Amino acid sequence: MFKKVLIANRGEIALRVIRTCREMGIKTVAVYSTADRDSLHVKFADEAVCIGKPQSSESYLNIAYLMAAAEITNADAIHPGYGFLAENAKFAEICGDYGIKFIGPTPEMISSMGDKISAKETMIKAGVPVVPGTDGLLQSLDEAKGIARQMGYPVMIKATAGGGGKGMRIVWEEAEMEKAYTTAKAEAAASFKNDGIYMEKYVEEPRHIEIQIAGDQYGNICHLSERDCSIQRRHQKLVEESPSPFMTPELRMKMGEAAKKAASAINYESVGTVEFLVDKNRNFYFMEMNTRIQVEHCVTEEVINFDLIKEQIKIAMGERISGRDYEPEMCAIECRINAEDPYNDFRPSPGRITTFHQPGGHGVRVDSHAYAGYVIPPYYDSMIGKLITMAQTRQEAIATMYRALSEYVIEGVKTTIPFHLQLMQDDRFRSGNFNTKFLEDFILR
Ligand code: MV4
Repeated sequence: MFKKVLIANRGEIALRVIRTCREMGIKTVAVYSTADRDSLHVKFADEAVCIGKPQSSESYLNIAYLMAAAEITNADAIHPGYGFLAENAKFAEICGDYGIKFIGPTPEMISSMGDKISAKETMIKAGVPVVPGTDGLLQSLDEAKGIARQMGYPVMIKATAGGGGKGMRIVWEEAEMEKAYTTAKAEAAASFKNDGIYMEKYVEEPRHIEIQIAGDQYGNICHLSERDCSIQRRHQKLVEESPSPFMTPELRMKMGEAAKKAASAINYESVGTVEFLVDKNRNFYFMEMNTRIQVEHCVTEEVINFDLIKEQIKIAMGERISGRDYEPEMCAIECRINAEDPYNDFRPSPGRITTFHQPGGHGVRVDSHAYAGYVIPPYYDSMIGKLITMAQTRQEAIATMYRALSEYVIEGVKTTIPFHLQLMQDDRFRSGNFNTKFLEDFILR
């Protein structure tokens, strides 16, 4: 039904979407900033439109420029990718106003998950477990102290407009409350222009496990199993895998059902992810819902042998989903290869890639927009690509990952490859016994 899709993004995800469109016989329009003239997504699309200057606000985040590009190329749909405008309800609404299908959920669905307190209220009504905490916004410091005393310390203060860790404070005892309350509120106001904060019981040493879901325009919802994203550093994921080494068939069923309830509660359409915190006793709590395709979607694609971008486009065209749930049939791991110096606090390392050789062979998938001679611009995130390996067992997927990482040759910029090589040899990582705190005391040698 779509003849032409404009991809409002750059880098590997733009290329990822172009690849699936080509397989589906859909024409593609790439957009690019002047810093991305030589990017592969520009070369591989059927058409390409320069939309402005390097700064995101002057290109990939500029709705007027994107709509102009869609108009002049006669695109009938826009794929937002991840990041940039992917979870911008206003952008989804404007696409609708222009008669261009936004390949994703409706503006209302995006908004309902963007505000964390109202998302939590929706989940409580739907019967999805949430972390115990305040009913709504905190009204005063005294209220915060009273509720914390009742619940017991430690507690966590979060911004209702937050997500991804901004405006969050752990409070271990009452003496710390005043400072935490004040600074969290100020940070929320500065970061989100919304100073609403709320409080929850602090879940100690949790795992981050998320459930991939898909819903069509007719109310059918299915889950596509989990990804374990506990290997993070300052809220940046570095490694994701499926199945989670912590998962049991019973927990998968329970979390899968909870994720479907969460999606059904807002009549969710498109692919999306429900994030949970999971404690050491396998209690799980709704954290957030991501109303977009994610970086780590490839892990799920490999374990269930399924093209999630194709599914997302088909849903946007009004097709029905099968409605059945999916269990992992393989083990897959993804390492994010970033142009960052892991020996120097993961400092970004943009610049020209002088030598570039990627791994291959059995059980290896590489998603990347880079090539020898490509210049990584300093304006955007530093991901060079994603290395995904898959095998029958986790142990074999790790062995393949180590082998594949060893085959990489990237010169000209620093990369996270040395970090991943050490992680794949780490006993605790290999045992599967880790949580979101794991990288706090991981030392690169
Ligand atoms: C929490 C938590 C512990 N208890 N909430 C981090 C990002 C934001 N989406 C929510 N986050 C957390 N919320 C309660 N009640 C711990 C985190 C958290 C975290 C969660 C997932 C992955 C990595 C993390 C790193 C630090 C803190």
